[in-house]
Amino acid sequence: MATDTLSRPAQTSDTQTKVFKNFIDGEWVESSSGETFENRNPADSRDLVGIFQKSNKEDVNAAVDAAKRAFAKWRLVPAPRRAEMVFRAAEILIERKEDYAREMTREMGKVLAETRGDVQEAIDCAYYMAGEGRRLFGPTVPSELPNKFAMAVRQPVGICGMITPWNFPMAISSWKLLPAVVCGNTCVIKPAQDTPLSTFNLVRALTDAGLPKGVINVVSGFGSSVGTPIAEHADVRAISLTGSSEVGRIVGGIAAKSFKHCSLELGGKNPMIVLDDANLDLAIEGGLWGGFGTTGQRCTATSRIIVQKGVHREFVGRYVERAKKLKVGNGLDETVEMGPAINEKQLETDLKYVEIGKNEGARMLCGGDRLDQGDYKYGWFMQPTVFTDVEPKMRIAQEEIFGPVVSILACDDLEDAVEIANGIEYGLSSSIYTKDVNKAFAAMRDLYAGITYINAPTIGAEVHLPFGGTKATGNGHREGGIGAIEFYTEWKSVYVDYSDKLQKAQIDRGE
Ligand code: UN1
Repeated sequence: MATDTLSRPAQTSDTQTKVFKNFIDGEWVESSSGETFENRNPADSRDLVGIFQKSNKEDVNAAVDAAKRAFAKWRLVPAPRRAEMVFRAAEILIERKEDYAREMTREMGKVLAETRGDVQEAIDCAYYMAGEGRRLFGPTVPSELPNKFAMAVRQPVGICGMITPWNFPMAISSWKLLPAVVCGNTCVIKPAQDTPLSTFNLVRALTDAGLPKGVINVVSGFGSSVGTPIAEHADVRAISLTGSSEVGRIVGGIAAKSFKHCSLELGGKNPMIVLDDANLDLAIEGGLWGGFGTTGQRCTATSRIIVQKGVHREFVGRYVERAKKLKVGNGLDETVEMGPAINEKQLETDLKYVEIGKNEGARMLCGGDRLDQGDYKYGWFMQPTVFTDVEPKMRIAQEEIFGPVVSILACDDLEDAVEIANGIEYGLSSSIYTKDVNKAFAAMRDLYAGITYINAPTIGAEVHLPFGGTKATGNGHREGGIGAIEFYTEWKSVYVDYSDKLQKAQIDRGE
């Protein structure tokens, strides 16, 4: 079934529609369902990016079987050798960065500068994880007993299932796949149905870098018919999901029943605090980037700005003026600053929250409308939207929208700001703008979130530090850096007794 020519990534200049197959056991195979789905450009529905397999449980089973066979050998490949393949993949991604970024803009909609950043994040992750292949540290400790050696080694978990989101289609796939394979696991991944191509591109780079067949298997399709069977499969030992808290609750429940390791990275309603002493120019630019970058579709997006009363009026006025001028359009145009919503359903959600905000008494200072004139009519565009007079308990200040809708709230002082910031069900990212080092450190201590930025918006995490959050944002795991290594390995404590006699721990005291 290997029909590689059919499954090569589409070139942007090609007019012919590409059919992408599942990647199982190193072969490109059709789904046993015989069904497919279309991947269209959210900025221009006339642009068909590709046709993908609408897979089912049978395909998942085949992928897990392949991963199981591959695991028997892969776990025995020395970690530095495994890591070298990931290093080579980074070099391949550098060569293909521009092509992959363009394809990502076509399938996801975010602007080219950002899709280049998304590919770059996969490259950064690959370099970091390649280095981990020579570490994977564990403790060696003195034993309580004489002539006895004690240490803990990391072992791979086994077959890992991954369910990835559409907003960072290559970066977040890399956060999961790269540490997993360096640690000696094998994988079955379901890319988001809106953006499967970028995951295929990442896996293609890894395959071209020499990753053996079956180590990574890609099954495209929808949550219920692919994601659920992956999470339920008895041979899958770990499951990693980035998605909504709603889906996280389902996947977490399934994983708990069979005691799978489970890493959930879910929603956010990320606050940016602006104190009276802040550099306002910086805070305004930061708030625009954090709020409207990626069309507000980052888990870490700056969706709430909490401004101290002394600068509130000036901040709001200048912020809104800038928001009104943001250029919205097709992300392939280098002058565009904000792309479309990912799909019709997301756009409907964004517009629904505009109505909710108006109805609960917030004041909309700009935006609020769908853009559907001229070329806009082919995409899922809306205006950057800003609400002020937002009260902390309003739904637009509490619920994740995942669109270009920013709520501005007022606060009296740092204490009040922190209370508002923490008064939500999520705890992913947070930020504060101030020149006062004492206030900055107090905020670093008191903001109850997985990430805090000082004098930067709530977005911009780097791959070598832990990524994730508190409360409904997840279940305590972290991606990125050492957090990922923790998730994709299990500890094995090893005791070597070379005394040649029975030594009873806690009873013989080596006296
Ligand atoms: C996300 O928020 O959905 O921290 C991922 C950032 C990016 C990753 C964001 N490096 O902004």
